[in-house]
Amino acid sequence: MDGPGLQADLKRLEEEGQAELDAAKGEGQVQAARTKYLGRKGLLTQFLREMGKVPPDQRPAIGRMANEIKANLEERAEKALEKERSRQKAEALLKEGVDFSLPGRKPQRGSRHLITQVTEEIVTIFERLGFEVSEGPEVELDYYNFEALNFPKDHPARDMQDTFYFSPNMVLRTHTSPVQVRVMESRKPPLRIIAPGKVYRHDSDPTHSPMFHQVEGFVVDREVTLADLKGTLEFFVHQLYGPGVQMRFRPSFFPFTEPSAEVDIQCVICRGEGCPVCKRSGWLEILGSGMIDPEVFRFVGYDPEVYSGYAFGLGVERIAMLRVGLNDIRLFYENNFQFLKQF
Ligand code: 2U9
Repeated sequence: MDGPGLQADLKRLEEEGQAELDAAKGEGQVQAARTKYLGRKGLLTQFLREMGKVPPDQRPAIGRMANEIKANLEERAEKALEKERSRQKAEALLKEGVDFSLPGRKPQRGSRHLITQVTEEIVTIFERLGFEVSEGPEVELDYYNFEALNFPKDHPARDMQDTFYFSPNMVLRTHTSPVQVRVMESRKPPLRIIAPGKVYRHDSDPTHSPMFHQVEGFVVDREVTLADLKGTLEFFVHQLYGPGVQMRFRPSFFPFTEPSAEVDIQCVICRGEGCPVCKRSGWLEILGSGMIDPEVFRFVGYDPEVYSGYAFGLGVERIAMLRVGLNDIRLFYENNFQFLKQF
């Protein structure tokens, strides 16, 4: 037989095979059609077996075509079987009472907690200034939480009414400053550290929670000045609230910094006009800061004649509450999905 005739035969075989596989109903019919064309005595198998009778010059082209058709039919048979199996499965599930016409259940999409979002935003600003993140234990020795930070023995913060004690020398940390003390103990300056984390104080009202989050930072090097502190915090405030927002330093006192200053920004609600949120002052307190007290350096074995440094701290909940206009801190911890999903 000649080439064009053989090709026409093959094409017909393919078309008939495809049509039969497409029309086959049930696994039995699909298998039967498969065997008819691809089985040991199948039509295509026989054709391939008789390739010897094809004139040698046409053998490669015809052989290639026959093999392609074989692969096509095999793929079609496999698909038909797969379709049949999933139909059987669906039929079985339907018998069990599974209703495929019901709309699917959309998984609820989660998001990071507002406190996490604000913490990350603050940390990122300082990371861009070259600060590195450090973390430490929440159950802390009195030594790291108070002693090395120059708290006198009779300081009110040490009172059992204000601090959660495990034992006389073990507390739930009341700030993240012990993280920085631990870093200073184990490393030498220059240091630029940011310490985010949970802290605990015996306090509970609409704006205070027994557990809350702080971000503290500090820098120790030779010749660090109050100007460095002010410039850094100004950069931070402008990153967080926009370049137009004014800020001011107000003298304050902390046992671990000298001098100390609290940082106010123009009220973000009334832009400084005076409103109930800023108690008509036009200013909001958002940070505490100061130059690290030489006494703290002595505790960790740094020479205060050689090194100086600044430190600052803020409460994340306060920043987040001002941002979204919230007056009750407890909403952050109630796991009320309606509240949380707004952010
Ligand atoms: C070392 C030395 C000094 C961290 C600082 C503050 C000022 C501060 C408060 C803000 C609101 C705590 O959450 S809050 O109540 N923090 O005012 N924190 S300076 O000073 C340090 C830290 C570590 C070794």
